[in-house]
Amino acid sequence: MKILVVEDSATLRHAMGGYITNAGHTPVFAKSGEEGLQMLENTAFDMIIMDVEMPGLNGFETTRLMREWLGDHWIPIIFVTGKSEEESFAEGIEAGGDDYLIKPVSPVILKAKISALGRISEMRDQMQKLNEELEKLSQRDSLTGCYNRRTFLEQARQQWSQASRGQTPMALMMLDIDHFKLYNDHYGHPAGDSCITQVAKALQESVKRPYDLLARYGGEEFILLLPETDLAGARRVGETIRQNIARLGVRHAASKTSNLVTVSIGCSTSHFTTGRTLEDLINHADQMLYQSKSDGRDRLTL
Ligand code: GH3
Ligand code: MG
Ligand code: MG
Ligand code: MG
Ligand code: MG
Repeated sequence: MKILVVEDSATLRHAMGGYITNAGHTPVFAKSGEEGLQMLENTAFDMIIMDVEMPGLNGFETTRLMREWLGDHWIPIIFVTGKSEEESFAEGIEAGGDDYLIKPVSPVILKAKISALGRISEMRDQMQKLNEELEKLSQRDSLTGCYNRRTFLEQARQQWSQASRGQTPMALMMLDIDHFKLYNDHYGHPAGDSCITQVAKALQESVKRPYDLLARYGGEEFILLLPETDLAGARRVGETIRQNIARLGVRHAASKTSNLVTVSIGCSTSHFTTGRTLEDLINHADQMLYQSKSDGRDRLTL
């Protein structure tokens, strides 16, 4: 571990440095609280050992400022002080310290405290990583890797308010695989899953801009939000999608529409009349999808 030692006494810096090196870690020194703060802003440390009594900022004040600067990023801070009063101990913990050692410091105890706090720090890092992974996983549908409905709605709402502020056009598509119940009945559920995955991939490949938002909305239903896209643009994307799905060439012998897997698409475009909501856009696209279905499927209605 790289350990920052904030200590105004040269003798103690030297002694601490020796203890830390012998314990298998790397000490870096700051001669004052001010210098310690500056170093923290420029270097990543795993732990801080902080003297309490120093000219200028004392150890408690320095710790408060460091915690403020670090925010959610936790680094263990151990105080080393000549003050043995209980109040001082309490103030140190209150200021954001994690442990408190009284001078003269025993190298054996220092080493043990460093490894105990190092262990907690490592566990915390692991938890944070897991949390980030979980957060990412919870945004996506596990079968296709597309965003799920919840994430779609969250992000679409943001896009919607951005677009309505700028009065830029926006298109929304609902897509549904044709005669998919018959596909499952004919090929089995696992093949159905694989079909959904292939369709999702074709959809992902049909939209290239980073702000286009694709999600699995339900079983065999997808939703696509296309910011800054007008009617003509939406028509082009819709046609690309139909082509890319036809190009997959997934057989659907039981379909009443084609001998390949096809999708029906409903599309709605918005020019932001007052009072119109994202839900209105979705409902309208859904009606257009219904229209595509009743007109014979494998088509785009907008
Ligand atoms: P339409 O052309 O009118 O859309 O007909 P359809 O048969 O596709 O429509 P319907 O909504 O009646 O059927 C959808 C089917 O999709 C029913 C359901 O069993 C199946 N399904 C939904 N989710 C999944 C899934 O995750 N995997 C598989 N294999 N099938 C699914
Ligand atoms: Mg001092
Ligand atoms: Mg459906
Ligand atoms: Mg249906
Ligand atoms: Mg369907």
